[in-house]
Amino acid sequence: MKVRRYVAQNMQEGLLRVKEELGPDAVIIHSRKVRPKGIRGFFLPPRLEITAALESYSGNDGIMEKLLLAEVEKQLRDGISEIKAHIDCLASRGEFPREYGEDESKGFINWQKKLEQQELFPALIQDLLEGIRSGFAGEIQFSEGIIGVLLYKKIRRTLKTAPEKAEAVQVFVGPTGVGKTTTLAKLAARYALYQGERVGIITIDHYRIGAVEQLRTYAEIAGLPLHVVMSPAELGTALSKLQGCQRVLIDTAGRSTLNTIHLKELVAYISRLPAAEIFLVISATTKSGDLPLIADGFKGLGYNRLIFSKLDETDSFGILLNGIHCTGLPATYLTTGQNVPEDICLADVDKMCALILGEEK
Ligand SMILES: Nc1nc2c(ncn2[C@@H]2O[C@H](COP(=O)(O)OP(=O)(O)OP(=O)(O)O)[C@@H](O)[C@H]2O)c(=O)[nH]1
Ligand SMILES: [Mg+2]
Repeated sequence: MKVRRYVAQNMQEGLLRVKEELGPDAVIIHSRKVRPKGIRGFFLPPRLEITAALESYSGNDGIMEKLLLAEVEKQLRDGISEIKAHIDCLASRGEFPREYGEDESKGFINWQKKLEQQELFPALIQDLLEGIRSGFAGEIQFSEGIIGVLLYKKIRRTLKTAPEKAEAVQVFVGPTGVGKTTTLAKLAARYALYQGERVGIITIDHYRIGAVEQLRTYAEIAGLPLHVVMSPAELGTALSKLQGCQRVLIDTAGRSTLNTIHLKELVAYISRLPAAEIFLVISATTKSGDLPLIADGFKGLGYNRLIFSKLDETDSFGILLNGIHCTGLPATYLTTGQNVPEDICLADVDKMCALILGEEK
């Protein structure tokens, strides 16, 4: 029996060569996709390896079996060393391409659509994809999977997170209804219950009906002192009453960025504070177009960290990158539901990246 191996672009070409060389009686005993050797091989479309056999005489079944077995063994060995080389190469590059051989422009168009669905700023999408295209032009063939890996690396570098500052005073500012009070309650409970800290709460939101009651309920459940402050001058008094606390959390009234009078009132309070960690709370459901308005509108309050809330209420997460890009500030927390204190976690770059790329829900 003659056994031959052929490497072809596709099955049609392979069959033609088998028939040409071994004749019409040849049979295909195995076929598999293989990649050209070397690093470039991982980025080129796979080729087809075909093993064909021609039974030229009615020989001994045992011999045929041995030949076939030897061939299969060889293929397995080749396959294993190829996979090993592949893994070594990917590990050394810190990457893992997921798919191969897709048309390049189709890959870029698909990613553009996916990032648009995530409501990433169009200029950011352009920057990311153009950066990838020009950064590796001519070096590799861009499959959708490869573009995904490169996007992951780029977005990961752009996203910024930072733990809490060491400041004892934390303030929560942002538009109406984004979850400032709920987030404050989650953190207050966690500091007190999980970290054993002495925590005090101040609210300067006496504008909205029910706002104080909402916070008082949380404070009472966690057994924490609450002070309601009616004017900037009273803020100092409240802070001195909470001097024994390791952390003081301050809730503010939700404000529209278009109402400059309301924003100035808030500045009057915040300018009275000692060094503080000021969180701008941004709901993940915010329209991308409104984000620059919010980032700009609250600038006067000197916010220095971001919290993205309500991640559970959307399936587009471009706002995470948009927000960090447009404020230049790191994210510290993500909130994911209404449960106090459970639905909050530290902002994590990998998780955020996976959300933006649609790999995690
Ligand atoms: N789904 C979801 N709902 C949330 C989250 N955080 C807060 N909420 C809900 O959003 C609503 C408004 O939350 P608040 O904490 O009162 O928001 P606020 O920013 O303090 O609102 P104002 O003080 O009126 O500006 C409440 O029903 C909360 O339970 C979250 O992460 N996910
Ligand atoms: Mg509130």
